[in-house]
Amino acid sequence: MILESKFIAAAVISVGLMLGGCSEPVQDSLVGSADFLDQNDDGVEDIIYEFEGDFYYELVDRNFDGEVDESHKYGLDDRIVSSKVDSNLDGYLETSISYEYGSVSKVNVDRVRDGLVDISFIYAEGEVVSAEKYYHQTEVEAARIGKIAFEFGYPISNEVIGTTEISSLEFSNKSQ
Ligand SMILES: [Ca+2]
Ligand SMILES: [Ca+2]
Ligand SMILES: [Ca+2]
Repeated sequence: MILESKFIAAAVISVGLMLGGCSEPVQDSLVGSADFLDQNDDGVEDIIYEFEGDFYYELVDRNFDGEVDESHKYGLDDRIVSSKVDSNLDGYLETSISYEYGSVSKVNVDRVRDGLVDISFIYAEGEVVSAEKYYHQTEVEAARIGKIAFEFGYPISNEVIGTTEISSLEFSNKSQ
């Protein structure tokens, strides 16, 4: 239970940090000095912009190891659409963030790195209000679903609501 809360707190904090880091309008960074794109001054770009149709992507190498840790998708009106983030810097972008009108609306996390969402945080007016978590079937236990409620961004309850017939794929699809 303690570990659960820590994980959730970490996810929420990392999302908060990430938002702080990417909320600047892109024009500022593009017209700014090149130093902004090479934040640690090692001569290697750590923020890259890629344009694709009606969108552009801001790719960020947060820890300067040459691997992208954050990918933020923007409309050409500079409004953020979605993000993929490697919160724990293990090389896998496990956190997907959706936005509505510039505020976070949903955060989906693939903790077990199987390409499926296993925890989904729902936001209202930019603040996390609830989460659903999928507990995979193990040798001794059937698959279960947990529900977490939040108040002021902190988890206030975490209940596992028993055995579920829903597969991890179904859970993931319904979380999208
Ligand atoms: Ca650099
Ligand atoms: Ca990196
Ligand atoms: Ca990761």
